Amino acid sequence: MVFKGVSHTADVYWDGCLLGRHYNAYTPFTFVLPEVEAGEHEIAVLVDNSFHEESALHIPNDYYSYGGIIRPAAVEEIADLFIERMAFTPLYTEVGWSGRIDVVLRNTSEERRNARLHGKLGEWDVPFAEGVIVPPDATRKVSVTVPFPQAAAWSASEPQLYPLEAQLFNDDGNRVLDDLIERVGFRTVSTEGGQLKVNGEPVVLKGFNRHEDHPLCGAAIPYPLMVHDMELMLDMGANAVRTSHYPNDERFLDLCDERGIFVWEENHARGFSLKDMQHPLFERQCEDCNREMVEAHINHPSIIIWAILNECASDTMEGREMYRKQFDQIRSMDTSRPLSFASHHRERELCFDLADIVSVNLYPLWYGEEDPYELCLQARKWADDAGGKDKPMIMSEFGADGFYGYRDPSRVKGTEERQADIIQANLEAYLPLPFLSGMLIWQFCDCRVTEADGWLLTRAGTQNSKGVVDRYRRPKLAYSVVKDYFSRRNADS
Ligand code: ADA
Repeated sequence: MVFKGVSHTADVYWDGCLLGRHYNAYTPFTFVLPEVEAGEHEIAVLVDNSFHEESALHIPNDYYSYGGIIRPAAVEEIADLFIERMAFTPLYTEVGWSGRIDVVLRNTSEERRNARLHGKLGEWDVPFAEGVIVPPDATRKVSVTVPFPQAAAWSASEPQLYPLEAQLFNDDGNRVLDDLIERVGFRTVSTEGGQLKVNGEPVVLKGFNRHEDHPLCGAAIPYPLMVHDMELMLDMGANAVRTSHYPNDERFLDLCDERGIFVWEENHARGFSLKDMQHPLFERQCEDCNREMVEAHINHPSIIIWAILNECASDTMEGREMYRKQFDQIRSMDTSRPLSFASHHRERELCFDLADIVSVNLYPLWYGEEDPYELCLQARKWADDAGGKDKPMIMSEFGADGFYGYRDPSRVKGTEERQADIIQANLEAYLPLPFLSGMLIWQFCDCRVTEADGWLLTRAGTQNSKGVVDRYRRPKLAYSVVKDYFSRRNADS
C-alpha cells in the first residue's frame, strides 16, 4: 500500500486494525501487508492537519497545511521477495557515460531467499551479479556500475530520458517475482570555479519559488493544473523551479524531467527559530523527511540541488550543528548533487561553509529600501567572509506583494504596478552579475497562509500575495516583465 502524500499526519487502518502512522504531508510512505486474503477489505485513513504537539515541521506558517490525502495512493500485489527501490547515479569520465545502479531487495518471509536480477536501461543490458541471496526478514542492496557509451545526455534543451527496468526472478530464472521501472537521465552537476555546472557547462537558474496551492484543490494539485503551471513558467522563459518549502509531487518532477526544467528540491522546513528546532521531534522528523525525499526522488535528472531548512537558525551554533548533521545525512545518500540552503541572516550567517552553493533570501525594495545591485554585491561579500568564497551564489528569494486586480497609478506598495517595478529592478540588477548562478522569484503563484495572529496578520486576505500569477493563475502585471527579462536573457546566452 503506497501513499504519495497525506497532509499531514496519517493513521492507516486495515480492516479496523492500525497498520501504522506517518507524519509529514510531503513525502511518500508504504506499508507491506503480509498474506492478505482475496476478497473485500477496508482501508481507512484518519488524517489530522492540526498543529498538534508531536508536529515539529507543520506549524502555523506562511503557507497552508491542508488536511487530506493530497497525492495519489495505490495498492499493488507483490511477492514476499520484491524490489523495494532502485537508484541510478550517472557518471561521466573521459571514456564517456556510465551509471551506478543500486537495487534494494526486500525479503518479508522467514526464510533465506535466492533470486536473480536482470536489468535493462533503454535497449542496453544491465549485468547484475548472477545469484542474489536475501536473508530472512531483511533487505539486501545489489549494486553495479555499467558503461553506457552510447547514452545521450539529459540537458535543458534536450531532456533525453531512458527507462531503467529491473526484473527479479526466482532461483531457476523461470518465474518473474517482481519488476520495477524507473525513468532516468545522464547528466552531471558540479560547482567549480564559483559556477554551477550541468554537464560541465555553466548554468544560470532563472525561475520561481512555487507552492503547491490552488483555491479549488488546496495542495492536491491535479495533473492538468501542474501542466498549466509548467506552461506558464515556460512561457515566461523560466528554466528553473524551487520546490519551496517541501518535496514536491513526483508527477510535477516528472514534468520537469520531460521539459528540461532545473529543480532545487528542499526538505520541509520554513522559518524555524532555534526554539522551534529544539522541539524534541524536530531532528527525527527532518531526518525522516530527508531520507524519504532523497530515496523517492533520486532518479529525477531535473533535480540538480538538494536543499534543507529554509531560513532557520543557521545563525546559531546549535542550529549550525543541525545543518551539519542534515547535510551529512544527505551526502551519505547522494554525492552527485550540490547542497544548499536559503539564508536570510546576512552577515550573521554561520553555515555558508557547510553548503556547496550559497543562497540568500533578500527582499530589496520590499522589506527595505536597499538597492538590489548594491545589496547583492554586499551579500557576495558576506558569503565570502563567512566561508562561502569561490562557491556559486543564488538569489533564492526576492519579490513583492501585488494584490491581483489592485491597479493604481499611485504605484503604492500592494499595487500590481509596484510589484512589477520591484521585480523588474531586481532582475535588472541580477541578470548581468557574473557571480550569480541563479535567481528565483518569490513566488510563482499566490498562496493561502495559516490564519493566525502575530506577524501572519500582515498577510492581507490570509494570502501571501507575492505571486506573479494569483491563486487561480491569472497573470498580474509582473508576468510580462518577467517574461521580457527571462526571455531576453535566453536570447543573449
Ligand atoms: C521568506 C520565506 C518565504 C516567504 C517570504 C515572504 O523569505 O522563505 O516562505 O515567507 O519570506 O513572503 O516574506
